[in-house]
Amino acid sequence: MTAQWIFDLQESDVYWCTADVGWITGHSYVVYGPLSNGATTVMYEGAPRAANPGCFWEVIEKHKVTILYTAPTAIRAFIKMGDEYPKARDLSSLRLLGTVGEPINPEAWMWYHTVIGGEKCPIVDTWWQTETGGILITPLPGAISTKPGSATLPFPGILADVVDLEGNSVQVNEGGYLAIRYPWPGMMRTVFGDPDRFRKTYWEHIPVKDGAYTYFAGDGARQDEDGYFWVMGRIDDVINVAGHRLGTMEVESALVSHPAVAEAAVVGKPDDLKGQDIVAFVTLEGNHQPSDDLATELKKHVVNEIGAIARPGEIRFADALPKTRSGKIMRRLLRDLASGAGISGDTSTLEDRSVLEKLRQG
Ligand code: 7RM
Repeated sequence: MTAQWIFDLQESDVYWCTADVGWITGHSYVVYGPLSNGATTVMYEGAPRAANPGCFWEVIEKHKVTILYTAPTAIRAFIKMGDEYPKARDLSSLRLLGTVGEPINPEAWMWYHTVIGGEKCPIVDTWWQTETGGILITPLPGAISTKPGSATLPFPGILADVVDLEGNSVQVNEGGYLAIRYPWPGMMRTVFGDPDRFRKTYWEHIPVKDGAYTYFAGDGARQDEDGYFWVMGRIDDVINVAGHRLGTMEVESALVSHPAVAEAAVVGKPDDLKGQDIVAFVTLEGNHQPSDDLATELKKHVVNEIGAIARPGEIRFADALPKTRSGKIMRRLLRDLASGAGISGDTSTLEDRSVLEKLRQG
């Protein structure tokens, strides 16, 4: 039902979700969603890499794809590759665009909207998790007005909320923990072989009230005056500078709004004075080179966009950032690097190990 309603699947549509099938997005929206709806669907094996920068746009032109569902990380990679590739193809068959996997930064949203969507396609920004099985917070195209960067409102039947650690709803525009108040179809029922971990991780962060459990998603979020949800990133990634809590998303999106920056990942590093200092790992657009001047300029840019508190203490230029196969930046590895500690933790979900090696060598 989420596939049918959110992608407005019609007989005439050619639907394409570009996710890796090993990611939950592949499971739910390459396989089960479109197939159980009898949709005409594209499955593509391959990835948009520098060696084949136009492959997505070729597929869309060739098969007259009408609905495209992809991730902000892919969109930022396309921006870096250059507009000439999508512009060389006829993308006029597209009528609806979707994103998933992380909050979409305004730069990526605008590019997706204009260069890919030809300014005529609604964008559905869909929030969900492996644990939720399917999309929970999302616009319904044509019914819910969108705001770039917001996944908008819960899918019908979903009771989402932003709460404090006592389980109380926070005020309008106040940050808190993203929570789901009521069960939904498709939700996880345990952690395989470890029911205790299931209980602790998801059900005991927010206290049980009158016998009612609340699901803790692990994301930070706020709800604006229209009730729209703005996801700010994983709670574990939040940076605390002199008592100010900063979501990774806001600082990264400020960096990416600079014309030289293709992608950014920010992490906290222990600091005697401020508790944490911000270290920003930055990849550049094809036509820019790293320099001390550029680093200074980027720090200034963040101050102008957000304020002095968000000023990165350090900018590290990199060729690439460590990511999972689904394109999620592994900030925990960058945290280890930034603090000068060796990489602890598990690296088995890293897509490309050489990226880490290069970062290590500085
Ligand atoms: C579908 C998927 C889940 C985490 C989740 C969020 C982040 C996903 C959005 C998003 C902001 C979105 N499953 N996330 N979608 N954040 N806006 N539209 O990604 O299990 O691999 O990851 O991804 O932090 O908790 S996942």
